[in-house]
Amino acid sequence: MVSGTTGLYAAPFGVFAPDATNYVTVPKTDGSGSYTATLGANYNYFGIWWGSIDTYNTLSFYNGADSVASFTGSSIADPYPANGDQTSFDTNFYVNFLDLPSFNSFTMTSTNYAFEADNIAVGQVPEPATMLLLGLGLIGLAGARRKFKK
Ligand SMILES: [Ca+2]
Ligand SMILES: [Ca+2]
Repeated sequence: MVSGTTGLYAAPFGVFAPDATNYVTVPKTDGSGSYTATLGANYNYFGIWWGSIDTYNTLSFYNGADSVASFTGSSIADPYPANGDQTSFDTNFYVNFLDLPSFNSFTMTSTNYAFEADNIAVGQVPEPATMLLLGLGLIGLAGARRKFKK
């Protein structure tokens, strides 16, 4: 964990200011290393405040030894370039992954400086089919309300 901004890493930027507290950055200052968290349970939701997104940042999810999903900085920033801008909202934002394959660990890797992140969250959200039914229910309620107004 680090804080502040140096030539090697920059605090994730949000609410018009960089993060003032600790955050995770890879690689280490000697250029080696990645960050892996083993969670002890399976989840399908992942949230991450991804700072100064770079093309060479990679976020990978595993279920045991099996890789189940992987995302590059380019795919996350798309359609904006993952150019590592340290203060743009195009390259500093919170990413919610809502329907990941079941995973129990994740790894942050970066082949150059740096992959910075904070406020990582995991969870188990309802299956998409359940979400769809809930969504339809809400649409039904909205329709009913509109009808009522007439
Ligand atoms: Ca922080
Ligand atoms: Ca970066």
